[in-house]
Amino acid sequence: MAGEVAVEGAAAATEVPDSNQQSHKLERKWTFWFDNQSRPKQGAAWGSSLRKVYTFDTVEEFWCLYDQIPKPSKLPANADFHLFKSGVEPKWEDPECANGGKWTVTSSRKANLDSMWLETLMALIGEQFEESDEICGVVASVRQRQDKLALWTKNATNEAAQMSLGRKWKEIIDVTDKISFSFHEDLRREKSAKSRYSV
Ligand code: MGP
Repeated sequence: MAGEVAVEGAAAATEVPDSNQQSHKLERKWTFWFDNQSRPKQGAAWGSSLRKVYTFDTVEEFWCLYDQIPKPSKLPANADFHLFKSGVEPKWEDPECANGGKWTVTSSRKANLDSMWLETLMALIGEQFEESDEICGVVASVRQRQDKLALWTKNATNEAAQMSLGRKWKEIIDVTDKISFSFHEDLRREKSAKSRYSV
């Protein structure tokens, strides 16, 4: 699939700097993931096209990857691009995500999607969120209806932590409209489940 080849090829071709030579170490390791659902195989289970792209833990590796990997605006419809903490899979089924949820922000302009994506990536790897332990990662979803970003968090029932994360994220991506938080557990039961919090 074109998008998948582009993303995986870019990462494979990337000459990522040796992390020992230029050691601006990040607080933790992060992994880019990609899911190209633009041409789903009939009967394929959700997640069967989800792929790990690259794991990194230095500032230099991040910029190198960021430059090589397509921006969300260049991805085909129905693709998802993720940056998650290393060891956490971007799935409801992952133990770190299972009791979590997500703040979602929609974007009607591609340029806006790209800039919010970059601001969020930098905030995550730069540990700008006070409740950084509460975070699983971020997903950019390209959709026919409306593109969106979702910040996945761990303990959906911890309302105070979610509200604080939601407020901080809006500041980071410079959004003033209301954003909503949904529990994965609700979405698992019903695709159009009501959101639980908004900020
Ligand atoms: P989505 O892509 O997160 O929502 O989930 P969106 O973008 O509103 O919907 P879309 O139809 O426009 O893509 C869409 C569907 O994918 C869900 O209703 C689930 O059936 C499935 N799905 C999504 N996620 C994130 C998961 C997951 O983590 N695990 C499983 N098993 N299914 C998932």
